[in-house]
Amino acid sequence: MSVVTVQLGQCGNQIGHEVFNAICSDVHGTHGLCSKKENESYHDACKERFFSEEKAGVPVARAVLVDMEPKVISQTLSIAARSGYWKYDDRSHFCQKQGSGNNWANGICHVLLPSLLFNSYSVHGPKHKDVIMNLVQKEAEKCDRLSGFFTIMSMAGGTGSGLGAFVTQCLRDAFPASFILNHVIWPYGTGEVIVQNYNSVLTLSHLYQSSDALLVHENDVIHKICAQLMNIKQISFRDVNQVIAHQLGSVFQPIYTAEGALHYSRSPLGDLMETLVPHPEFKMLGLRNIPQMPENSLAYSTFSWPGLIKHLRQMLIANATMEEGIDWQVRPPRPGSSVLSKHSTSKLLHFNASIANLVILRGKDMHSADLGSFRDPALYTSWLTPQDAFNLWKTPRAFNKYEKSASLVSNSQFLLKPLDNLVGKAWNMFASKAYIHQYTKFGIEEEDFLDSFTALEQVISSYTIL
Ligand SMILES: Nc1nc2c(ncn2[C@@H]2O[C@H](COP(=O)(O)OP(=O)(O)OP(=O)(O)O)[C@@H](O)[C@H]2O)c(=O)[nH]1
Ligand SMILES: [Mg+2]
Repeated sequence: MSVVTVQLGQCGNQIGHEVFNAICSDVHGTHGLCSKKENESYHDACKERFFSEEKAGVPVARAVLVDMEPKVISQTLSIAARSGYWKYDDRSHFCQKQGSGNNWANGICHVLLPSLLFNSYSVHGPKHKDVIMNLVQKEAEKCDRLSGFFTIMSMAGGTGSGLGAFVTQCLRDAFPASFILNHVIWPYGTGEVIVQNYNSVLTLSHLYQSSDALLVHENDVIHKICAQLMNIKQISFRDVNQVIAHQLGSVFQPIYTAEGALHYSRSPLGDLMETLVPHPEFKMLGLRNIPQMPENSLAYSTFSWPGLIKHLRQMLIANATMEEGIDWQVRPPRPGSSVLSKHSTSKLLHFNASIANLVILRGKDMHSADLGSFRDPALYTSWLTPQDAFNLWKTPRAFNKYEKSASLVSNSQFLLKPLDNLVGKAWNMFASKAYIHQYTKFGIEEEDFLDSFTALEQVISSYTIL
């Protein structure tokens, strides 16, 4: 089955481009250290997922590019075409002359129909909506079997976040049977956009209604990985995006979802939702991947599956984002301990409880890996058994030059603290009515803000009592 990627705003377009690059260089750059037959079926499955027909021998990404200003899109199109390995469809993009000025309300107003999402008046009328949805429809029609949509956006800007929330709602209406996974970039804590917390609160609360799941990457976390693991001195968005793309590729490249399966997973998004989202109140997904290091160090490094799995598990329970500096003291609560005693010591307080976890292993001898430690009931909420809450997917095909690579996608409390901080900061600004007029002038009322706060408070409280 195929996935249509929708890239929104500067951030979404720049990351989307790196994702297709990573996928392509994984497929073309290495033979994957596996049998020729294995490699061929991996190649075919990847192609069906992410690329449509070839034009002049070059695969064309199943993607729609949307921004309100032309610069990033035209750069993205031309860099991809110059790679010679893959390209975008020249007609599959939409842009206007001017960005949304980091204003969510402006982003959404570019296409908003009266009373479609809010009772707002559109400055630009519905015509943009039809054009964007026509592009999406065309991409969807190119798929023999459509698994769903993967949207990529930042939540702090204007276009990606405001328009992205709106487009997600339109996708939900137009394709009720398809899956929608939103990839969302969490802004730097010391962000460059003054109203980023407002934009983020509005984005998250709206996506929570229409998306099947939100896969979140925090810019601060990836920045740290670039500095400490990749040894990059002057870190650019490109470096950050390459790390993100590597992590996403490690999840979305073809994989066997069952022991002894004869073919690669047919429904990439469906399998992910079934595994990780057992309840619609819990849709926040985080992603960790090990090992990560500069390419020139790879040749000198060896890894064992027990070592990788031990680290990955501790990263999960201590909510660490890198192997470096994991707190090994954090332990899951002992069976039978009450909620009160669970939280009675400070170390347990930091324990990150999960709804569901998915481990993905790629590479040599992955059959020998023992994942028993992830099946410990103490890691999970009491209303699911580890049998339901934990899944393991694997393939002997190595990923992106890493002989062994382990990823963890987890639906857990990992985002509680950042979310609580973000909502708190936005609320403080809202209480003093700062910048609210920038939103009301585009028809987003105080009432809409209050609804968004309430929705996110609910998410926080659900995850807190896991
Ligand atoms: N990781 C990553 N973050 C980015 C990138 N570009 C922008 N951001 C982040 O995205 C947020 C700003 O959103 P943009 O995507 O630039 O905004 P936009 O969607 O184009 O919206 P407008 O320009 O306001 O129309 C900030 O939090 C930036 O840190 C990128 O290439 N990679
Ligand atoms: Mg922009």
